[in-house]
Amino acid sequence: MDRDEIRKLGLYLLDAQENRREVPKITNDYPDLTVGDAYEVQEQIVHRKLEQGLRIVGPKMGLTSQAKMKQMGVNDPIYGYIFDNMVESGPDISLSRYIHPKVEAEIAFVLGEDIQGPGITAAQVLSATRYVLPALEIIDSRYENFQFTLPDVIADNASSSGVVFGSVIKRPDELELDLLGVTLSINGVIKDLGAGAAVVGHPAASVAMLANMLARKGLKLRAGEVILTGGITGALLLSEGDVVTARFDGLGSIEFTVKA
Ligand code: OOG
Ligand code: MG
Repeated sequence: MDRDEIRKLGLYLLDAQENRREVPKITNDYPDLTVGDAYEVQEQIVHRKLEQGLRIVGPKMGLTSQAKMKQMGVNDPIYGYIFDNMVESGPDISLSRYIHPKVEAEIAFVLGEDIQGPGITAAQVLSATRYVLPALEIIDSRYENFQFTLPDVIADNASSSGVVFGSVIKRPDELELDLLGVTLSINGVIKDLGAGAAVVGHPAASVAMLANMLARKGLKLRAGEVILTGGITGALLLSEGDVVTARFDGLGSIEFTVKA
């Protein structure tokens, strides 16, 4: 696919995001779009946002749990980027910032040293990790009905849109991250639950996978970035008035209210 088409698709998705408007998925018109092309469209979007003065908080993994893969009908992990203007500080979030947002519970990592793939293991990630913290990611596909194929969602920066971080941080050796239980509730009713192991066996394995995927592009994970490892639970659609609460064993809880 040529540069002009890549640029055009990047602008199409950026425009959808900026105008909070759902749009037909790009594989309708480009059925042969490859995963490689899709990451190039994503790079266009990232590049534009950096040009606009936004800063990268960190990369994220997506579609790393069976719950998420089944829900979205896409079976391969992907990555995207979270920007500083996506960080919600609570206690409310406003639907006006989104198209059709969903929430999912995740474990986030902050590294104390850079990690450069290939060949990175979960054990190497754990020894390079400064701390972990809980997060609620707010995903908001730019595509109609939140439906897409693998290349579509990659091009769309993995539906990245918002995130609420918890305030408890722990060193990874203070927790058993694979056994760490999480419940996700709306208005006091548990809607989904899971454990860290839902994420490719161990959340640190997701970070290792990310390091190895980035290495194909000559990129590395950097100390200080906040890295999302992917939804443990399925994602829940948000409606006005919802009080969303996630409880993480050993990592406290995160709560926000959905306003118009
Ligand atoms: C794609 C983003 C997936 C996760 O944690 O699995 C993701 C989507 O489901 O829209 O962020
Ligand atoms: Mg996510």
